[in-house]
Amino acid sequence: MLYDRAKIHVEGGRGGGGCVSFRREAHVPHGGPDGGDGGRGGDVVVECDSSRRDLASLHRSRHFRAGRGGHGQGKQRHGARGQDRVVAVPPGTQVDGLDGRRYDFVEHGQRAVVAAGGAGGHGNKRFATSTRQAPRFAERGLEGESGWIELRLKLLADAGLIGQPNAGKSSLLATLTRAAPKVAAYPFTTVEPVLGTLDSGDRQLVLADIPGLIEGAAAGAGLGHEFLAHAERCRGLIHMIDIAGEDPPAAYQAVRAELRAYGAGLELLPELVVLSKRDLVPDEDADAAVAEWSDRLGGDALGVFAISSATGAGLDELRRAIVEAVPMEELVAPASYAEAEFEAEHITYRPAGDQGFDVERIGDGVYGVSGRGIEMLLARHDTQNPEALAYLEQRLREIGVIAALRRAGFEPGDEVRIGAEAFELDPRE
Ligand SMILES: Nc1nc2c(ncn2[C@@H]2O[C@H](COP(=O)(O)OP(=O)(O)OP(=O)(O)O)[C@@H](O)[C@H]2O)c(=O)[nH]1
Ligand SMILES: [Mg+2]
Repeated sequence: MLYDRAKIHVEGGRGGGGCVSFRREAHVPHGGPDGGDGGRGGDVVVECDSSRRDLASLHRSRHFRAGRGGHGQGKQRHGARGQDRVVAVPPGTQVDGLDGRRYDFVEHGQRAVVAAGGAGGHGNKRFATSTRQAPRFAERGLEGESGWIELRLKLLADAGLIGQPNAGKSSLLATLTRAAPKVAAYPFTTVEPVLGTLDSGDRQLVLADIPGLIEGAAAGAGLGHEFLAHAERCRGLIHMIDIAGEDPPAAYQAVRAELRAYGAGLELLPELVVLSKRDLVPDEDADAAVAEWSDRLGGDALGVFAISSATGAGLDELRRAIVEAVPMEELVAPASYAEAEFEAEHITYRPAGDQGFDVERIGDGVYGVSGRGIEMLLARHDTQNPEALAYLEQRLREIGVIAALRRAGFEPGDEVRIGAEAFELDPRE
């Protein structure tokens, strides 16, 4: 079974706490503050690993948590940075990040941070000023980013074999490559894509055998059309039609309609049309069909071939045409490819550029303050520590929160709620 989807929980490490410490030296009665900063939490990093084949391992363990940052220590020693946690994925994996960004992993070694670790807290040394020479508080580290992210594997094949069930796609893959897909005389034998490598001397091409499509696949008929995702990165399609089937032109049109309905631009890919099972009709009929189809399709197809996987007729010619038709460098890609370009840059976590906040009267003597910057400030401090609280009051005053509270009717001694914290403020100027 091919695991081509996964949902995992990622959690950046918490930043280490800053340290409260004072220098102790012989003969120096009051040493200054020397608490070091906490280390940054580790990141959860997705990394492309070409030795991986699918996303199966992400079904076995779905939680990825990076290491915590070390706490700061006395003598200005800073805490260590938390350990990163790596999630290995095969080439062809697409990841939708927590921030809505999309990452496309194509080459071995590509990396992207999907959950950044939290910042470490400052030690008390950083809070020393001329009027506060011995701060007895330090900042806490912040939590890392966290949440569920979705991963999707889209196979990296050069050309995709498409067509209705029973058209002979798997039989062709088995004759052109060393792959051994299941072949049987009933529809929907192939239930997940199978890859095979076509060797043409100087070049290797990867072919993907895609499960059969029927009319209404976009609406869920048959196996649906989800697995067309694996054709999204193909550079060409090999469209197979059973020459001995009931209504070959209708079969062709039904599949074309499903390609369009899929919506990723697959209908724009260059296409080779292959009439299969030519051993089931007289040779003249097969040749006449090729001429007729070539006329009808004109420039819409790169070429029309009649082959038999059973007898091998027409296979050499088809093999050459596939190698020629699938461009080596030049990409004729569906529209969606461009949007999915790889962005490997490190996403840095910026604690909300906006210093905006809202003040609201919640009840009698109780006020709420909301705003990302303010909530982060609170998360960093222990409101049970009187000195930290005094520092917070000072910061809240500087930012304008105290003035806004006053305007809303706040009086000294009233309760303030910010995030999960509730505390009393008695700001006397
Ligand atoms: N006579 C003849 N039979 C063929 C040929 N190619 C395939 N078949 C038969 O057609 C049936 C379907 O072949 P598959 O290769 O499984 O077809 P498929 O397109 O992969 O079908 P699904 O996986 O169901 O979508 C099998 O019974 C094959 O033996 C051919 O060239 N000649
Ligand atoms: Mg098949």
